[in-house]
Amino acid sequence: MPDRRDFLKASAAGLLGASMLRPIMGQASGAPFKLAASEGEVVFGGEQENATRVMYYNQSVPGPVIRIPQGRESIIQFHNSLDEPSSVHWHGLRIDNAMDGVPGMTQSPVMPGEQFEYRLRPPDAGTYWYHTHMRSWAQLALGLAGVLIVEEDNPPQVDRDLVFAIDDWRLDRKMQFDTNSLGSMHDWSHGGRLGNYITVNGAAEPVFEVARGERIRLRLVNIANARVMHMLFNEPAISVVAIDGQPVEPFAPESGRIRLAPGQRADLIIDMSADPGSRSAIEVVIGEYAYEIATFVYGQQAKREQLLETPIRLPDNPVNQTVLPSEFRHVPLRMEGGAMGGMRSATFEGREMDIRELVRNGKVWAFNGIVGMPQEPLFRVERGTAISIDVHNDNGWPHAMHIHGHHFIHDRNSGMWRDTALFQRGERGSMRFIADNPGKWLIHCHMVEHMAGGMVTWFEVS
Ligand SMILES: [Cu+2]
Repeated sequence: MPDRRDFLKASAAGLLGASMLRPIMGQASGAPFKLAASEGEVVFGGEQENATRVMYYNQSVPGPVIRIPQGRESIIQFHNSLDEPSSVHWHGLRIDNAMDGVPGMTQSPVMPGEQFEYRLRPPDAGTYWYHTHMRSWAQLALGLAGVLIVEEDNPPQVDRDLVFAIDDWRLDRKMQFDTNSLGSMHDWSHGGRLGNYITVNGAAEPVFEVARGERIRLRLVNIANARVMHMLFNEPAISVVAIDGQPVEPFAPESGRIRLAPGQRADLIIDMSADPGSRSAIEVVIGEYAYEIATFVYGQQAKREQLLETPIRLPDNPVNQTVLPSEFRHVPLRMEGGAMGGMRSATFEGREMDIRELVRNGKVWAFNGIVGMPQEPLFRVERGTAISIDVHNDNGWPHAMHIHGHHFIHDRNSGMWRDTALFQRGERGSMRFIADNPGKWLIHCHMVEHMAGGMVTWFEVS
């Protein structure tokens, strides 16, 4: 990679330069939270006549930021006002299987006009998100996602708690959602649906006013269908304090770079250190360009002259205190298919098909030679079994592997608990965890076009 200074500057909004900061809603704790999915229009930037047709939660893109307490039950009443079935998945939460939101496996699809009550009792605090798990290659692309925060009992002292939900849209010159390319087998067999318009909290290049000396907790969430966000921060006093919701030993990101695959999160502590009146951009690197996706603008008043120096270490969660044993049940997982992948045939719905027939069925990816959800699970174990999924990414593309209902260690010595891990092409690595949450759980690629194209399987904990 070239030095950060070598990137050419470009505008993320590209089509329209105007920026607009959309407020994101909070929630008073205690009362049931109502979440409704519907279709409507939003303005990302510019004129009302350029409003974009989307699917959204509570008429907002992204959906409202939902804040719930750790270890206590919260009720979320989901109402489907779309004219197609949907469901809500709570990404990264280790909750009851019946609340996991996977249609056809943990619940029936929520039909148009119907409701479903999600009862969440998350054991771990941190930054998570929620999104549709029904035709997500279309519904997620159209906007059905939002951020979910599980509050610590004793949150660290910061001046501000900010959320960046980062999304990637494919829009035409009139800012209209490119519907024709939904389901494109070219996208599905390559890197997934990549957009041309990046938003932060549903806005193009939003501006955040900050003050020198201010301490900000910034929660980054990649809610894009398929784009791996290579982010650049131009603030020197940054530490990463959590990954995928789970506290880590604070560390400074190398050269201000943070990489988030689809579904991944990072919590940062930033001590704003530039002079009053200055600005610093947050960029996403695509190829040789660095696109500004948001900007910190320093006000004239400093919050404090001396930066806070005491580092913040988030309180541990139950999951990141898990000690893995030295013996595992090993489960091989070979990922194959895709463009230039050399997969000639695979089994789909119990029958061996050559690649042409698979493509005619909208399938291009396989796990262990099997396309899509198999009848039998990848493995079935008793609760408490230590599992090592030994991944071989045997194709030409990176994949963001997500395990439902559990967190795992990617790379045996990383010490970081994740729910979504990026496997580079050719990579061999493991996802190690204790299968301790009873039920049927998905394992899939979170580039959702890859999931739809066959990269999905499941396991059962009894
Ligand atoms: Cu993938």
